[in-house]
Amino acid sequence: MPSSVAEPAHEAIDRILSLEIARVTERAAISAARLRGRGDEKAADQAAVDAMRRELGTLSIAGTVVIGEGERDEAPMLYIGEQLGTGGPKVDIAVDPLEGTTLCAKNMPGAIATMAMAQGGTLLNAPDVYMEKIAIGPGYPNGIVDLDLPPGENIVALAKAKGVKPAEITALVLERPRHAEIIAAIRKVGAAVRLITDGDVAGIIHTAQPDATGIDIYLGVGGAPEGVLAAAALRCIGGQIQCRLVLDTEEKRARAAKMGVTDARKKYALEDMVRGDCIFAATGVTDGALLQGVKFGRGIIETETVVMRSATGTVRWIGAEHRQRE
Ligand code: VTB
Repeated sequence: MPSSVAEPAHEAIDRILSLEIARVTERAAISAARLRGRGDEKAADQAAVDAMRRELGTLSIAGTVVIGEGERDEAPMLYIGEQLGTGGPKVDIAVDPLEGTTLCAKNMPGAIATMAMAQGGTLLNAPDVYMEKIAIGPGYPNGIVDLDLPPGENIVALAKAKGVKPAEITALVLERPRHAEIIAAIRKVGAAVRLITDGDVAGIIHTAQPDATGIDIYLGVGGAPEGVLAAAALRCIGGQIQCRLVLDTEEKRARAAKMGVTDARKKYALEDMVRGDCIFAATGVTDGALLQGVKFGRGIIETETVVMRSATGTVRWIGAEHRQRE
């Protein structure tokens, strides 16, 4: 290809990385899956973290963890700010090595290993605090729902835009006491609530395919790291998300300020959380609606991974057989 029409370097890089990223989440998922159903959330999470960090260390990138296992003083590995890779293009890395540690420990559906990568300086650096979130799939006018409107109004607006009655809308919500009011408000306008015990990254991704998943909207308060990862996925497959960090103490505001958050009440749109192209990957740990879990066979381990790339909107479902040679 003559150099005048060569694709820009960052595009070539993310094309190549979109296979590498699958290897990273596959490894994390396999390691966590060995500890499925053992009732030990910490051990399963640690196994996923170790594997993910090891694999990330082999990539030809100059990576910085911007969404990780915690801040430097509390997380020895994959802490926010940790540099990873053997050198190369500057990339931001967002990881949740085991999203749904409880699901994995209890061997319940929906645990995944997930991460996203983007050009350096383009992902929101967020502390591990709560985040208010609202998300819908693609195909709606921008701003049709809004984090600052009451849940009932959002449901009615969404139903109108979809051309259905509110009764035909289903909202996904994490089952938590803090969501009692949101749940009541959704039901009050006649819509259905689907409750999940954990796993709002997959939950938000489900809003992008309402016909297949039956989920039209995600509402509620979950983890900030999961919010940024979900935003990366929606950047690839379309949809809208708005979030706000819950910085309800001086200590949390100080932690966020250290990461560059100057406005503690800022409402983040998708483009504020993921400010350029990104790639996103997730591998199933336990079977779930999004992905099959890891299967351990005789000498072969099977994984299912989804890789998304925002530059093209391509979504790849990668079924892999890992042969055990040792
Ligand atoms: C969510 C969900 C995660 O934590 O972010 C949630 O996506 C945060 O809320 O899977 P809680 O502190 O109430 O659990 C998880 O459930 C677990 O990391």
